Amino acid sequence: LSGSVDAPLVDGVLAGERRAVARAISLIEDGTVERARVMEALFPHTGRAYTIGITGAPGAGKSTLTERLVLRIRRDEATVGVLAVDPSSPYSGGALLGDRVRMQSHATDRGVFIRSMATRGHLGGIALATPEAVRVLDAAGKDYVMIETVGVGQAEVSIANACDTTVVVVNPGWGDAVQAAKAGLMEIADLFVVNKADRDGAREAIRELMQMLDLAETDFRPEIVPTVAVRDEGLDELWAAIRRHRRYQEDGDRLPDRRRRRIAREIRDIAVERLRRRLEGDAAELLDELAEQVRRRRLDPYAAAERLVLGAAPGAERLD
Ligand SMILES: Nc1nc2c(ncn2[C@@H]2O[C@H](COP(=O)(O)OP(=O)(O)OP(=O)(O)O)[C@@H](O)[C@H]2O)c(=O)[nH]1
Ligand SMILES: [Mg+2]
Repeated sequence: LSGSVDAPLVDGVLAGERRAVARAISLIEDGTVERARVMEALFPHTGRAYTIGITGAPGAGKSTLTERLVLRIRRDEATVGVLAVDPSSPYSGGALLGDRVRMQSHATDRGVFIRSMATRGHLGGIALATPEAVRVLDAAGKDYVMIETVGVGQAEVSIANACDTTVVVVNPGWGDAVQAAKAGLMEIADLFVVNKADRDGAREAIRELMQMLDLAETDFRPEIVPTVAVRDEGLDELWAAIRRHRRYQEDGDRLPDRRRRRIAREIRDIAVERLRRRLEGDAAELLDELAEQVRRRRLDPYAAAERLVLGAAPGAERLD
């Protein structure tokens, strides 16, 4: 298998070459067979990057914050990769285009790689494609990888949760924190940003969040950082809070535990996807047979399902 891997592509990614990184991520989006080989070759070179998820309602200021945070991180001489994940508008939505244009202030900085991503052919969908793209940036030597995703919908929320520090962005305005809670963002937040703090209601939004956090029983209390991303205000504080959360996790076994849980979720998702494909493919015949047996009352549906899983699993295909 490794004999047929695209060696120049793998070497290019490992050398941090922009074009190679971009191509590798395109392979992931397209879900080609080549992708699996490239990822296999890159895997031993991953596991170093610290990942930061930025999520929140549409228009909350995630991209503006991300761009400013990239500048702040660069001042510390660290390198950054950014993935703007957009499952809902896979092609050229206005928001995506806007991101690209704005993010161009980093276009000439070799320490930064920014990319919007959507899945086109990856069978596991965006939830399985994103960790792979993160690993490409990790293998390319980026110290930090930021993942921007809109905090609406289960897939998006789980992507935002699949990182080392999850930042949830809310805006001033009555009930924004409540909306975030409804979207399941309260549980995944390691840190809250009240962006657009130049608008009325920032204090109320902070108070609202604090009240909700009072009710939560967790050992870590997320910090709340007000920012005005468009004026570059609060970015030092945000960066400091992210680093505090990182240190908190690095103290003891929290970070390895968190990463192991995340990897377990990924393995499970891959396994489920493989099984699903198998059930829809080669195992379809077995399913038919079992259905007939259930119809004749020789088996009940649960026993049949068990046989189906056992029958389907041994030959389950590769997920490529
Ligand atoms: N007043 C004010 N406007 C802001 C602030 N931050 C961002 N904006 C504006 O809010 C709008 C949305 O900002 P984006 O950064 O694109 O928000 P986003 O969350 O990435 O949006 P989507 O990716 O489309 O969900 C833009 O017009 C920004 O200029 C802020 O701190 N104050
Ligand atoms: Mg955006």
